[in-house]
Amino acid sequence: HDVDVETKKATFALACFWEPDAIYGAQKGVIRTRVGYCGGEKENPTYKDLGDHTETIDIDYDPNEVTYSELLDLFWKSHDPTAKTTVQYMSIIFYHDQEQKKLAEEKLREEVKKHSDPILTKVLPATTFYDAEDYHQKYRLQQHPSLMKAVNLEPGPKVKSSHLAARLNGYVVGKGGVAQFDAEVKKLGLDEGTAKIVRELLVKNEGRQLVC
Ligand code: MHO
Repeated sequence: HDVDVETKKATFALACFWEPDAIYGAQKGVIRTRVGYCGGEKENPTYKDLGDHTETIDIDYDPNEVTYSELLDLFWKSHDPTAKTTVQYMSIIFYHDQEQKKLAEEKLREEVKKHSDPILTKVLPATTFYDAEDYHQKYRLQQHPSLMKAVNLEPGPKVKSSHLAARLNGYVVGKGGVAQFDAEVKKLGLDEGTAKIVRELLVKNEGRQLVC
């Protein structure tokens, strides 16, 4: 289930992390996703006690398949950066190097021009990322235990490093599109029956935005 290509990291906070986990999981070029807590000082935060941290998604992507700039575009179009919220659900771009910082700040300036309300998004250096509890990882996929079983994915820590889990977590809630799904069914190693189940969920849920 894991894919061995050289990846780069992108780390974003955009409200409840379940939805971005699905959105980025189905993005072309995304290899792995994990959700967790970032940006605060508290050590070893948990969902029940996350202190000053924010729900965050950490992405491993193949820079030959998708650019950081495209991942940023997806960030901006996937949430409302003007929404007043608590620290848990803040809008943050955590950059990993100066190039990411520069691109993030450029896009931020463009967004400011597009909105009449103030943009509350912060651009911050990536700090320690604490993985969220296993039940939060690929949350949408984990609502389909029989599908997990069909592809030999057991609930547990391995769900975080599985490329297949990242992709399916997006497809089951209608992300990524049928064309992309059909084009990679073989590569993902899905048998026909499983592919059919996933494709039906994808079609049924396309365009739907789930609330947390
Ligand atoms: N209302 C949701 C929020 C989930 S979230 C990952 C819950 O706690 O069940 O913030």
